[in-house]
Amino acid sequence: MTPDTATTSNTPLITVAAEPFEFSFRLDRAALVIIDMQRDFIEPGGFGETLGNNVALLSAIVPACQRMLAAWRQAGGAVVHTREAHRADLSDCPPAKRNRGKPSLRIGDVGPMGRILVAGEPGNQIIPELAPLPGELVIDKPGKGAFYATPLQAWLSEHGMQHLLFMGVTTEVCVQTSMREANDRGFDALLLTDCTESYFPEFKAATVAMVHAQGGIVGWTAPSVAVLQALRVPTP
Ligand code: TIU
Repeated sequence: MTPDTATTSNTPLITVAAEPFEFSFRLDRAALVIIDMQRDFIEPGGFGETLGNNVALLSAIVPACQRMLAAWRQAGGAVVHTREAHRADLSDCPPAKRNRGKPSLRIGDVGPMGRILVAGEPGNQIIPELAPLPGELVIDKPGKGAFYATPLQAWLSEHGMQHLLFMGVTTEVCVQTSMREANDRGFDALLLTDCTESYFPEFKAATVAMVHAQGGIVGWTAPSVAVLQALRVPTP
């Protein structure tokens, strides 16, 4: 079970204008979760491109992510970074994942940025613009969801976290899966719409709509400027 924030925190309630209605959180009970902003998805030569995608679409969100991350750090909020990363022996990459689709290079094969989607390889690193700081949690995840086979849930519970603000890539794959996992585990999740992107713009639009549809069936959505305003950070 996740804690009841109303009784365990004395910090002020911060309220964000969001869909389908306001998203309220307390800073000491909230984490910014940055999904898979790795070279493997954002730069040419990585996993994203081997799947046949135009990776240039994704780099457009980097400035908005940087602004949000800087403001969140300044406010003193917790930050969690994830990387989609497999062990070098691929023992955590089942055939059902490795053999899907028709990539030009499969997970574990050697590409221009090292072995595709393997921990420790150059392509598997988080892009320098969003590099983790010492003390920030970095989760290596073998699946699409950030909770599957990782210590994330235990860490969030241990630190009394209730509210998760999501950004990263790709919207309908690892971000949405992680938000659904979060929702099932009792966390309140907000998707920052200008800080996430897909190789398929129509999939991003559909995901944003389906997250907040049906009264917020998965969670909330808002542009990052709404969070910056709620944090009283000067906005562009
Ligand atoms: N292919 C695709 O859109 N995404 C992934 O494979 N992983 C993540 O979303 N991180």
